[in-house]
Amino acid sequence: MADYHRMWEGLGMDLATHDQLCAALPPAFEQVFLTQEDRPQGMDYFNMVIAEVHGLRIQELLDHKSRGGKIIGSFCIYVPEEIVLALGGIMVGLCAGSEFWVPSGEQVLPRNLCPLIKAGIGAKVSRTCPYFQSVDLVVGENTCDGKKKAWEVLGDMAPTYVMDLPNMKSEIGFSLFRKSMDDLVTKLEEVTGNRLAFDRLLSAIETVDRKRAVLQRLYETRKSPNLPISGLDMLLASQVAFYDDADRFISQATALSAECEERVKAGKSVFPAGTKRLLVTGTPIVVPNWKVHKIIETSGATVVVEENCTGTRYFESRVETAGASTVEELVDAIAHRYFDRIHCACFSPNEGRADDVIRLVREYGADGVVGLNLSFCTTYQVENEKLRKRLQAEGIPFLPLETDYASGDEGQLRTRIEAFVESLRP
Ligand code: BJ8
Repeated sequence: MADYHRMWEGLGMDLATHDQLCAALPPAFEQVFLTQEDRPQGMDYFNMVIAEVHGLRIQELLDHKSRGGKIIGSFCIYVPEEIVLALGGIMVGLCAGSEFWVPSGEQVLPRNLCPLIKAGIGAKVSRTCPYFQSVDLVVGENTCDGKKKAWEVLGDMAPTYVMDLPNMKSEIGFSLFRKSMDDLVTKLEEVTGNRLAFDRLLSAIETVDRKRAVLQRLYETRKSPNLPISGLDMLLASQVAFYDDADRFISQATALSAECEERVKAGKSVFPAGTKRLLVTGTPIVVPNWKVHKIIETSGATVVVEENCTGTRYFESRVETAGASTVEELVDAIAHRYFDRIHCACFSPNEGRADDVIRLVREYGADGVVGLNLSFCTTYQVENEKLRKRLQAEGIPFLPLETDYASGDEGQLRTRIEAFVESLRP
């Protein structure tokens, strides 16, 4: 990475602490990713994005701001990126997956809270995340208790807006969600200084749909008995989708898909025949949290699909724009896509998620399911019991795991995962 210290200084960052973070990431990345064999060549691009994650991409965001564009940060896939894009903004995911930021988060939040929230807020407290330092607005949402209260704390440090989301997938729930979309549009119009226009919104919907479609295309290759790409590499590509320029991501992921399809045709696999295939479901897995995928893929198994918000929940469904002729109708279509098709445990009941997990097990030929939840995420942990019963009724083996970003439990996790893999039928 080139020297970006002047840029970071201009963002008001704590340079000394940020240097420590920059020093820790490359060896961690190398140990997790570059030790894998026979990776697709198309992964070179994604390696580069991670190497430049606090450099080149930030420079691009600042260039966008210098042209009058705005940067909007988000922590949840219920925040509609199509609308941000249509208003001339760029949306970036601010969810943080590093233990590095947790102690700073604990300065202002309780320790017994989900690490994703502590790390996200800690990134701001410590002034060591250039994305957080660049955003013009953070759009939070009242999904789980931890997040909805954390926005009150964050509001004293950064411009923050909270989307009011319902708890139930009912008619009333949809009305509230739809109204929240309108309120968000008003807020984003105020921040960007632009009005939502039909053509721009339609074009933004098409761009984001193309991004989702290419992720779907990549995932399709993992349905093959011979796996062209590891779960770790696919996880990395999905994580990059939340930061990267949309058009460039689409082009690079398209090239990677074509390469993976060729590998499928040629019968090439990055894992030996007979490797156990696992579906991972649960809370989001955000950069640079690669811990459990790494353990699984060095324990005689591989991850073939992720049913979570950095996996299928993010890309599986499209916005249905057919017949829409007004901005209102396009916003309706967006609202339906998000409300009807994303099954988050913050909703009750949430049977759609178990339906998806069972369907995906069949589609991807998974031998078992790992329920991977972050510590103190109450909604997903409680939902595990319903999920366990549904999977048991289908004869699908299930391993619930709870962990955080620290490395202290890696040995214990490996023991449990190895025992689970061993127990799966040949
Ligand atoms: S749509 S999963 S991205 S809320 S922060 S709920 S892990 S305790 S992130 Fe999420 Fe939107 Fe739902 Fe997806 Fe649990 Fe932690 Fe809360 Fe979390």
